[in-house]
Amino acid sequence: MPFRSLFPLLLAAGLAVGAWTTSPDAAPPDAPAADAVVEMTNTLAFTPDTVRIATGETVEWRNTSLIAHTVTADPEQATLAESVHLPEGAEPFDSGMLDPEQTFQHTFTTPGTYRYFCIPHEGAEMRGTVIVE
Ligand SMILES: [Cu+2]
Repeated sequence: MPFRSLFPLLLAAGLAVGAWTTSPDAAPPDAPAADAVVEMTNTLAFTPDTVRIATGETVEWRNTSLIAHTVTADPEQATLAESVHLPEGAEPFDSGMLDPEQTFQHTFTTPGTYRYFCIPHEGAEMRGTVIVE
């Protein structure tokens, strides 16, 4: 078979391998840089489970696992009272379902201690804390 007829095949194979090996950049290009990053893991944990930031700073959660998670600080969506704590005057927030490689950012404008959880893994105590100083 002459090389000329092989070339489109080789090109296609090269593109396929390129697409397969290039991992997508999880954060949208227009997302502001986060002040703290928390990973959501296959062991049903937020890592680190506690982050400290200053008022007005942003936390980014990255689902680095193979399963969907949420970042939920809304008492109305919790079954257990200990899953959520919001400082006085802070608005509840919820990421919705985050598939593998998806990210979520939240900017904290009210100081205090926030406890949040993951809706599908509330029973496994998948919880985290953000301390806004
Ligand atoms: Cu989870």
